[in-house]
This record gives sequence, C-alpha cells and structure tokens, in this order.
Amino acid sequence: MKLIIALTLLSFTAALPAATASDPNIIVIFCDDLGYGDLGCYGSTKNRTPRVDQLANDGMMFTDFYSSSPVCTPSRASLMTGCYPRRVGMHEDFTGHWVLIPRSRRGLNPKELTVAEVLKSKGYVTACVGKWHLGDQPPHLPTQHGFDYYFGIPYSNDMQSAGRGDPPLPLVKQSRVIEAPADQTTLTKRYTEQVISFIEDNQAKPFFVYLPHTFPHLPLFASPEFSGKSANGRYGDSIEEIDWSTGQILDCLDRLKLAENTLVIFTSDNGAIPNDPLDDTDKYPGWQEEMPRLGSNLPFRGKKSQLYEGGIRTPSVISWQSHLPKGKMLHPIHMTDWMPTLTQLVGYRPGSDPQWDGQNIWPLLTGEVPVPEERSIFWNFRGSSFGLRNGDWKLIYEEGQSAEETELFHIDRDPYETRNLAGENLGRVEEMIGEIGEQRKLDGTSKRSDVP
Ligand SMILES: [Ca+2]
Repeated sequence: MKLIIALTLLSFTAALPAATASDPNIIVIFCDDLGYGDLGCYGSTKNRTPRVDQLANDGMMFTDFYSSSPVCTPSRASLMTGCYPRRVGMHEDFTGHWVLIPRSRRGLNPKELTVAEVLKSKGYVTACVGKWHLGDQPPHLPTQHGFDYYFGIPYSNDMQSAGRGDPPLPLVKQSRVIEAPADQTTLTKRYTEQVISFIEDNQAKPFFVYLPHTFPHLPLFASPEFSGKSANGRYGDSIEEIDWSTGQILDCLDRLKLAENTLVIFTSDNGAIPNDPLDDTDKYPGWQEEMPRLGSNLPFRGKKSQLYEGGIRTPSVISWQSHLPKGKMLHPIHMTDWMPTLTQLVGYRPGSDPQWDGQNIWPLLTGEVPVPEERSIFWNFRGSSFGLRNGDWKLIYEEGQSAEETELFHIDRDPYETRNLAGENLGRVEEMIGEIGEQRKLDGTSKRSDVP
C-alpha cells in the first residue's frame, strides 16, 4: 500500500518544471504543542482550519513527519541547526527541567550554524516572530542567531513562576523588552501583523520568515474575535486564530504577487496534551478551566513529553505552487531535514563534514529520486530515554533496560503502539539498542559547541 501511494505521488512529478526558481521566499509557520489530530486536513472534526487545509490541498502533506523531541527546546534546536538535539547539547535536563527556563545561562550555542545564518549569507533578510525558546539571555537571542528582526516571547507562555523568581512574561523586540507581562490575548494577532509588515517592507528581496506561534501551548488565549467561537473551547479558539493568521499571510503573498515564489511550511514542535483521564500530572482544583487539555494526537498513542508517536509525530505541510507536487509523502521525514533542505535549495554547499543529522529531502519531494525503503531515526529525551525508528520498527528504550524490558512496535501494522513485540524479537531489539549506542556517541560532537 505504502509503495503504491508513493508511486502515485511520484507520477505527478513528471510534468512539473525541474525544481527551483531562484531564491524563493521561505516562511516556516511553527505551532507549539499542536497535535497530529488537531487540523481538519489531519482528521480533526472540532477545530476549523480551512486555510491550512487548503495549503495542504495545494501542496504536500507528510504522514510520517517526526519532531526530534517531544518537548519545545530540543525540537527547536533541531529545526535551526539540522542536528539531533544531542549533537548540539540541547537534549538533556536543564537544571531539572525538560526545557530551558527563564534566565537560564544556557541556550543554543552562538557558534552553531543556523538556517537563518545560512540564508542570510545567501542574501536573505530574516525575521523570527514568536516564541524562541533557545535561550533568553542576550548571547542566545534570535538576533544573535542570524535573524535581522525579532519580535516575540523568548520562552513558553506558562513560565511565570513567582516561586522560581521568573519575571513577568516579556514581549521582546530585537533584544529589548517592550511589554511585561505580554498581553497574550492579542499575541497571535500581533505576530501576524508583524509578519505581514515585514513581508511588505522586504518584498523586493528574498526573505525568510520563521513564525513560531505561542499557541496552542497552555495557557490558552485568543483575540476577542476568536474567543469562545470554536467547538473545542479555548484550545480550538487558539487554533482557529492561527488558521486565520495563516490565511492573512497567504493573502498577503497573493496581494503582493509573491505566492509563486514563496515556499510555505506549516508544522508543530511536538505533540499535544490531550485530556487523559488517567493522567493526573499537574492537576489541581480548577486546572481544567485554566489549562483545558483538548488537544488530539489521534490516531496515535501518547502525548507531549512521551516518545510514543503522539508525542513526536506532528502534522506537517509544505507548499510551493508549481515547484512541488501535490499529494502525500509517506516516507518518514524528520525535523533535522529542513536545515539541509532549505539551505541547499538556495545554493548553499556545505563542506565535506556539515555535521548534519538531517537529509536534503528536496529530490525526494520533487520525485527526482525514488522513495527509499527504510530510514533510521533516533530520539533522546531527558538524557535517559531513547527511541529509534528503523524502517517500520520502533524501539522505546530507557537507560539500563534489558532487551526484554524495552518496547518494540511495528509502526506500519500497529500505529497505535498497542502490541509490544520486544519479547519475540530479542535479536532485533539488541541490534537496535546497539544502534542507539552508536548514535549516543554524537553527544556534544558539534565542533561549533565548544563554549557554554
Ligand atoms: Ca512545544
């Protein structure tokens, strides 16, 4: 089945013009905690997302797109660098937390090469509008990582713990706090205005816009025009405003006659937090009102912070008018693929040792090369949790576990990960544990991350 659909996709490509126009504009719309089942085009019957659905219809939808982590910071590190979080030291606990917290001295190393820096070196003007979460101190802000312009919150919108000494949630422009606490009800609207203004101002040049939305990460907010309007509570309100925002940006491209030469990606950093009655993590009186967990990772098991598919497989769409075929890509694609793909698309030629973990998937998307049979993808979360997808097999492994104690699933036959096949495939499990051991060796191997 998989092969047949893949070939159908490839058959579209024969009539397409060969790959690239020169210097396409690039827009990456990156949601926070949006689950696999949260968009209409991925099966949501609650959240209305007509503009993103249309984008998917006009472009290519990924069925097996994987983030590099089930939480924010490591996932974003991979998007920016093309590396597994472990390679750039963004994989492990941050003073006991899964992600960077306010005022941490850590952040993405300024020496790391980011997609924004490469595009800037190729003549692009670059903007980051939204939640950064790769370090909130001056050496780690977007303006130090290749972005000409920054407007947004530097970390998650729930990081306002008075007990920890967190400052009021800052809204930052370039490297200056312009509002604290940030008015979250209008964040999506203001991000949208900022992006449109940036595109209008820079329409004569190639531009790269990275729009990491604040929502649907909890707590949830939406503008008055969207608040209380969806059939899925505040969660749906925030998603429907993001869909509106996407439409505004696409309309802007049409109005300025830039759509033909603009590549748009829409995706999410990790899975959603669904309302799991068995999960009492962080629950307290009133939690459901303040933090309504209405996300969906269906049809997959698990959630944000887990290596089950629901935590790491995210909705993902790419569209670039006549330059890409329409259809579905069924082969596993990974967050680290964007850096090699986008930079090589605009003519960047890495050295002989680019130290990327991702692959340039452009020839795969355009059908220039056939869909490979298998691919190996590695995860490491919190230092001691590991995952490996090898073809259709997926292993979840905790440090120190014996082969019998691991979880092995056949993703194609059992996408919901209900049948642990480790016990009857111990040889395969041992092999996969061995491969995880090899992947662990890349810890801190980025030659660029030799300073804190
Ligand atoms: Ca997230």
